[in-house]
Amino acid sequence: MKITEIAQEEYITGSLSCAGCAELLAVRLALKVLGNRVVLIVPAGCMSTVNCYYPQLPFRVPMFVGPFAATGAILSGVSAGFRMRGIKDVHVVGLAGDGGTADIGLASLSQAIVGRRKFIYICLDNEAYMNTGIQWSSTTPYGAITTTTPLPEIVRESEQNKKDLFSIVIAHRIPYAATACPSYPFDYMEKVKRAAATDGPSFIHVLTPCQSGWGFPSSKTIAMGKMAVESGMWHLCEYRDGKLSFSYVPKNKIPVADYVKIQTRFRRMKPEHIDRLQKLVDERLQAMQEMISEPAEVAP
Ligand SMILES: Cc1ncc(C[n+]2csc(CCOP(=O)(O)OP(=O)(O)O)c2C)c(N)n1
Ligand code: SF4
Repeated sequence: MKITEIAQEEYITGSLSCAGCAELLAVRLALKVLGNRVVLIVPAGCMSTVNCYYPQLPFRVPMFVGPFAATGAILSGVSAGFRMRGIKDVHVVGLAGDGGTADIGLASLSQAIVGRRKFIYICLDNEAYMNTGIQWSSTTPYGAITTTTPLPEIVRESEQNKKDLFSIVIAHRIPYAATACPSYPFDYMEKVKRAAATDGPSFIHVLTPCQSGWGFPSSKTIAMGKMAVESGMWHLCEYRDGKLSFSYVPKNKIPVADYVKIQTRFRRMKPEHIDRLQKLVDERLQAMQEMISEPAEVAP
C-alpha cells in the first residue's frame, strides 16, 4: 500500500483513550482502509469502555458493544444477517483485546472461523487486560508485571512466553490471517485490505503498545512497536492460501534486553530472567521458521 492510496477521511472524532494509544491508532488506520460501510463489533475493553461514554461516541461508523466472550458469535450472526438481506458491501469487523480474544473469547472465535462467514476479526493485543487496571492475560509476555502478577517470584523459570494465538488461529485453516503492528502502518493497512477482500473469515493479530500498562512515555508508542519487531518479541507475518510467510524480517536484530529495559513492566526482571526471555524468543523464531513454507522477504 502506498501513501497516495491512504484515505484522507477520518472516522474517529475525539477519544478518551490515553495519549499515544496504539489500539486507537490501529482502529483509525483500519477504518481508513475500510471506509464507512462498516459495522464494528466491540466487546468490553479499552475501545468500548474507555472510549464510549454516552454521549461521547468517537467512532463515526455503527458500533455494537457485545458481551465480552461473544465477539466471534456476533460477527458470525451479523454477517449471516447481511447475507440474508443481500447486503454485500458492509464490512463486519470485530475489535477485541487480547483478553477478549486469547482468553475469554477464544471458543467463540474458533467456532466463528469454523462457521466460515465473512468477517474481519482484529485482535488488539496490548498484552494484558488494560481497561480494568492491567491484569495478566495469556498473551502477557514472560517477566512482565501486572496487577495480578506483581511479585518478583511470579517470574518463574517454568513460566512460558505469550500464548501462541496466531498458530491456534491458523490451525483452523482460516482463509486469511496476519500479524501486524501500527508502527509498520503500510504493512498493517495492506493486511487490512487483504482481509477485506477475503471471501470468508479473516483474522489480524495486532500488537498495540500501551503506555499505561507497559510503562513508557506516550511519545514512544511507535518506537516501542518497532523495537518489539526488531527484537523478535513480535513478528510480522501472513497466512494466505494455506501458507505462512514473514512480511518483514529485521536486518539487524536487537537484543531482547534493549526492549525490556525501557519499559517499567519488566523492571523486576533479573539478568537470568532476561536470558530466559531471549531463549524463549529465539525458540519461537526457530519454530516459526520451521513452519514457513515460503522464503522470507525483507521489506524496505
Ligand atoms: C464476562 C465479563 N467479565 C469481565 C468483565 C470486565 N472487563 C471489562 S473489560 C475487561 C478487560 C479487557 O481486556 P482486553 O480484552 O485485553 O482489552 P483491553 O482493555 O486491554 O483493550 C474486563 C476484565 C466483563 N465486562 N465481562
Ligand atoms: S490503557 Fe492502553 S490500550 Fe487502553 S486506552 Fe490507554 S493506552 Fe490505550
